[in-house]
Amino acid sequence: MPAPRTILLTGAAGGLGTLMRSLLPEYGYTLRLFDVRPVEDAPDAVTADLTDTGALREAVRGVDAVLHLAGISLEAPFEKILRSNIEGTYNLYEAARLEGVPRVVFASSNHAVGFTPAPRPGEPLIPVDTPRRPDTFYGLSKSFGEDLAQLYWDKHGLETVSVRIGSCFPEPTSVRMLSVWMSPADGARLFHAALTAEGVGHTVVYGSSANTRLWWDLTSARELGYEPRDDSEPYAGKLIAEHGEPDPADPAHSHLGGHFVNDPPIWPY
Ligand code: NAI
Ligand code: 15L
Repeated sequence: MPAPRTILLTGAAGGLGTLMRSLLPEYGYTLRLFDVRPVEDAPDAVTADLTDTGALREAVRGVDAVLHLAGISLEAPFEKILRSNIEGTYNLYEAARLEGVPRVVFASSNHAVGFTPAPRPGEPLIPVDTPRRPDTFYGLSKSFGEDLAQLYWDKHGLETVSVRIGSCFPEPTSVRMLSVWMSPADGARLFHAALTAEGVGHTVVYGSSANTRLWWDLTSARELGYEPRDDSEPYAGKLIAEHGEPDPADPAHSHLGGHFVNDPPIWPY
């Protein structure tokens, strides 16, 4: 596909949205912004909910692709997840289909497969086609989003790269994140690859840096042209000194989803 130039960035006021607002323009993108919260220093951003189908339709009109980050990003009661993440993602895809937008990059999550046991050192990495095992209603909504993306490809020819993001924050802050961290710069590299690779149909990839302690297989991400440059390992000494060696019996280390399997962080709004 020709390199997309104008991107609708949903979730632009959030943590990852804010990082991508500063990093993606370096790749030549013009960003149109969308969030239910106002986006700082962006008077042209669309402030609307994903349930507002009219606003969504207008927001996607004429863009080359959508980077869909908006939604509840932690665990929440099912009714809230249903509205923002399940119906909201459906509304986004319908708007994209009706306006002829050819590609979506969907922020899926490791929590779509969070109940998968984490590999011990020396065991094979978790492949992208491992059965989905959501660890929360949140993870279930990401699993739904991946299936929705497959349906819109099979039925309507709308392409998606579903990126099962690990933890994308400026630095890893826990021992688990040594395995699942994606540096913001690698995040921008991966989203750029997902926005521009040819013939992706619906492709699922894991989103992380080339971590020494990586838990999952980055082959499908590399096949898009993604070349991660970062590794969490330089942070290992400090994090292990602070928090101790990973205990394989601790849910934080025994399952891909970490504490989401037993004590998930709750969406505060
Ligand atoms: P965040 O919570 O900081 O940002 C999410 C944004 O979506 C917020 O600005 C919020 O206002 C907006 N939003 C929520 N519900 C909405 C609705 N109904 N209508 C319009 N906007 C709505 O989350 P973060 O960390 O920036 O994550 C972005 C996306 O990436 C989320 O979909 C999250 O599930 C996914 N993700 C993020 C990871 C990370 O490490 N940051 C890891 C895995 C997935
Ligand atoms: C996610 O899906 C969350 O949105 C993010 O806030 C982190 O908790 C991340 O997963 C993680 O697994 O660390």
